[in-house]
Amino acid sequence: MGTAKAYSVRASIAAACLVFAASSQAGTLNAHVTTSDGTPLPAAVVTAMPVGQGAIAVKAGAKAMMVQEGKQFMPFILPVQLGTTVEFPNRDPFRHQVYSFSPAKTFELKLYGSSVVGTATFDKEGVVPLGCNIHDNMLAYIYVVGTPYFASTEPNGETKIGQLPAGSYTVKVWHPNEKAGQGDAGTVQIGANDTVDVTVKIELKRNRTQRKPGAVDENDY
Ligand SMILES: [Cu+2]
Repeated sequence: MGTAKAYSVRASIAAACLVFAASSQAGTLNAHVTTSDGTPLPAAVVTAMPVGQGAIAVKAGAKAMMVQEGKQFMPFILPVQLGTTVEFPNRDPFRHQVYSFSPAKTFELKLYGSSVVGTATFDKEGVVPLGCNIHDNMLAYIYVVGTPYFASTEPNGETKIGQLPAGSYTVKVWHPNEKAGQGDAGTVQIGANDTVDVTVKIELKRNRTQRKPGAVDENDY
């Protein structure tokens, strides 16, 4: 199915060596994500969902940030937990108008300059591609997840989710350029003080990214 799995549990060794670690009864998931040819895949979002639980929203007031600077969104991929309010500060000396047509969140901020910070709250799980009405080259993704346990891969394709209460978790990986049906890493058991390694291969269907300013003719407002 294009997805490889490799789990290994180093718990017994860790438990034998770390007598004082008993105070932190939490496990760690180490994820390693590559493309189908083995190339490390950065900025992929790894989520661990406790089995048997519904979506977990964040406590009210949680915030994240998607910056516009130099006619670019930063970061390109922003994972947030369900219920998070994202601020969209404009650090350019001209205006932006951020929007999305996605089912997970259809919205459009008013045309705004640097003195105003637009905000939007994300209360539905899913992928929210962002654009700007003024600058067609601008592109970013907000990925809304129903779990507090998530992390993005580093340039080496690796990331770590710590502080996992003992239990079983459905592990998934998401990247905007993946082919449909990718990213299911199955269910892993994580005991207190376990470290579990998961390796996931993702087949990409395209290499779409944010284009540089000037890639498209436009006027500033
Ligand atoms: Cu813009």
